[in-house]
Amino acid sequence: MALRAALRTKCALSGFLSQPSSSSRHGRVCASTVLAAQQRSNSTSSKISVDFDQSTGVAVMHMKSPPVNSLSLDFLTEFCISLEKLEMDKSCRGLIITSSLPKVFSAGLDILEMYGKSPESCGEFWKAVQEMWLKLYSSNMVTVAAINGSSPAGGCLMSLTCDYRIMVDNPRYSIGLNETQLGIVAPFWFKDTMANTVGHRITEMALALGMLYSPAEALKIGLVDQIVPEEKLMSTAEQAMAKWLAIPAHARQLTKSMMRKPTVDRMTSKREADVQNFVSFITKDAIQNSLRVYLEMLKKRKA
Ligand code: CO8
Repeated sequence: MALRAALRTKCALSGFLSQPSSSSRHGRVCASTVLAAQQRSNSTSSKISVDFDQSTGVAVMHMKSPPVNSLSLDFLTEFCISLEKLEMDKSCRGLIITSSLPKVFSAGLDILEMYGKSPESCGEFWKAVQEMWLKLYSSNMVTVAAINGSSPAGGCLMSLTCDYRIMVDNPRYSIGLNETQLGIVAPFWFKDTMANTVGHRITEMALALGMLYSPAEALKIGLVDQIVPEEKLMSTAEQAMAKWLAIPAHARQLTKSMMRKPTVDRMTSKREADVQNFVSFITKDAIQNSLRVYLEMLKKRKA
């Protein structure tokens, strides 16, 4: 409820995707300039910016929340607002998600939202995580993750909810559901999303060991669909998008729904219980201790 209220308030405040800028305000401009301007629009919030090209029907969402695009409650709220707006705009048929930060796509859930917080805060946070997944996993748009940096845990989940994943081929980057390394357990819908992508056995091993894969390894197990040099990432994402958009939309959307609905239904039917499970799990002393140790390890590694 709180997330929905926040979404409503933010929508009203931001006006969302701003209207196409009117070049004519600046004096005489040629018709093609006006047309080009009318065909593009962009919206910016503090953590997300969206460029929408109406001529192609494709929006590019840039995550820009330094230092690591961690999925905080604020981030998730802005993310969901942007998604909802694009989803409602019938001229938007495809979405490419990428990062504006060097080296990191998303560090996953913001650990500070789960550490030392009240059960109420943890509950609100978890609802926002559920909302992000639901919106993305069941989106009618074609969604492509252009993964230009590391993408652990919740960052991997976000990528997995997309229709297609392209990752920059840099062995320094990694992707995977590494929750067990933090002493926490990926919930059933994280597991289902991964198993739907790479199969049961690979998911079982990956989750149990908290595996983080290099781009080449991720390609090998099907966790990503393509790896490319950094400079080719966006052009490859656009090519993949064009291929998906060439399929009649109703047929593609019904197929997506057929493939994903059982997973979505399973999650929605257990949504409230999943929040309760998360809150009671994450607020346990032993789990809080694991998160503290992990946060210290992150800091030490930096030093
Ligand atoms: N949340 C909060 N802060 C983070 C996170 C995070 N996920 N990741 C990094 N940070 C912080 C670091 O502590 C550091 O803070 P400071 O500047 O204050 O010291 C800052 O961000 C920069 O981090 P790095 O110096 O490590 O940045 P690098 O560019 O060197 O590395 C990485 C980027 C690879 C992303 C690295 O930061 C990393 O590995 N981060 C941890 C990622 C991770 O393990 N995420 C798991 C989150 S849990 C999750 O998503 C699913 C939980 C499911 C819950 C289920 C429970 C039932």
